[in-house]
Amino acid sequence: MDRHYPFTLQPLPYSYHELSPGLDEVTLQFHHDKHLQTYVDNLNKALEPHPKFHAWTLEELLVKNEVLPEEIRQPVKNNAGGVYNHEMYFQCMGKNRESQPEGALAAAITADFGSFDEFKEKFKQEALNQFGSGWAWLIHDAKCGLHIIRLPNQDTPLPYHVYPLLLVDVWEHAYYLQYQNRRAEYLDHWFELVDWKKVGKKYHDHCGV
Ligand code: MN3
Repeated sequence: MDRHYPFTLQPLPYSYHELSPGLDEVTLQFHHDKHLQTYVDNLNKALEPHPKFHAWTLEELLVKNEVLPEEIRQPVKNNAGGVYNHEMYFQCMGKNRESQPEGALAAAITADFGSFDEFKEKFKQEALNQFGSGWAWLIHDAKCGLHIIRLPNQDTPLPYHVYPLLLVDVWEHAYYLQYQNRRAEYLDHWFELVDWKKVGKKYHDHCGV
């Protein structure tokens, strides 16, 4: 992850129809090709007049955001967050869907939430309780304990020095074309698209278990 300015649109790790029927082709294509592209373009636009920051990675732009000149601080936070969040969101879904957490991650989920089903229910509630636009996240702390949080807009948990494992987009643009206002139904279908092998690998890589 040492990409830096000018940022480019990362292709999806699957084709547009492969998440159907959970996420249909039109919803996925608009989300990736239009919404994510706009965050990429606006991030580059904000950074363009500031060559001093052209070598900064997405993570640096988010974690050290307060170092940036005031006039680009908010646009960089919004748009670097938009790129970071969407790339992880698209990466966390995929071909190994309908999988379940295994190994260390499964054990941590059981330890911290009681069971996988209780985890899913809590995660869904957080996502439903996000008023307006934002994201629900599964993160781990420095001691590898798991937590579910929600954040508004395109905010990321990176400045709090926690490690994101999984996230779901509850901006209406993520689901409105297919599900209209039915956020709960979108969340139920999204759960079936999660690639738990990828999520589990991140936990394993960070926590060394
Ligand atoms: Mn989105």
